[in-house]
Amino acid sequence: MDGPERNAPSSPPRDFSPSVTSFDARGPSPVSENPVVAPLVHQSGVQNASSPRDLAARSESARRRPRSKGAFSHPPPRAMGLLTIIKKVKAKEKEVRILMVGLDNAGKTTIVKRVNGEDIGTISPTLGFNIKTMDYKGYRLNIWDVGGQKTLRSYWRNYYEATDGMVWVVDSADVRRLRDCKDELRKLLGEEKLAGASLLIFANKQDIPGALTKEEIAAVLELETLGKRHWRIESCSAFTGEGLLEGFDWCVGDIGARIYMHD
Ligand code: G3D
Repeated sequence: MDGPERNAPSSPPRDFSPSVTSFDARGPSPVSENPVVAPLVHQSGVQNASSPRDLAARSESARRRPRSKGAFSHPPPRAMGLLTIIKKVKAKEKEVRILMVGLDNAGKTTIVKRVNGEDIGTISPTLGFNIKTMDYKGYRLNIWDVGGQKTLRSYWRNYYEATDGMVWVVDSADVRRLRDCKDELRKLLGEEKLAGASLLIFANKQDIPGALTKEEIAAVLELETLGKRHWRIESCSAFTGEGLLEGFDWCVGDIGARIYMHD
């Protein structure tokens, strides 16, 4: 697909500080089995947060402590829940985990490369997943770009854990597969682990004549029925760069407001 925009400069849009770390870990192996992935998961703080041994020791010492008379006359100080602990650890690191998903050929890898300032002239299909880490407006984004081929979709669930935001990329010129696109999106939104994640939909490839508008895509995907989910649809082109920052701005802002503002 060689259009004139193909030669558009691939410098990163403003506000992105390119690739602090970049992993290319191809092959559909589950997250927990991949040694390259493990440090990133630890960085997000989730695995350090629960420390079951600490919690057990604390509850044991509380059990042994003699209770003074009237110990129950005042409510005990509110225990710090796991969610609060996770939020605090995340707040320190300001890490945000974003999952790029969508059908194959939608433009996921091109979008990630484009915002990271990489050459978009050489894109090969994502057979497993790529992780890019970049700094954006005070946040460290860990972007997981997962292969969208039919045979790989069953592996998506290996990447849901601790996801803060999903970016669902649609090829706006691929009208034939919109139904498939809608079905896969619905399946994804039914996943419990993704229940709280913000959803950004990129109506990509707007540079192609005849591409559907974001309103038309929103109607096909029935986005109005999403209820409480935080979502937004943005028209964009990975070739021209149009719409990409607006989309990421919303996504990171929405995640930040949910995770970091309510401590
Ligand atoms: P994927 O990661 O979702 O599978 P890719 O998709 O990023 O690999 O992109 C698939 C094809 O779409 C690539 O073309 C890529 O250049 C093209 N593409 C991605 N974004 C755009 C866009 O905004 N406009 C246009 N016109 N094309 C886009 P090839 O030819 O390499 O298969």
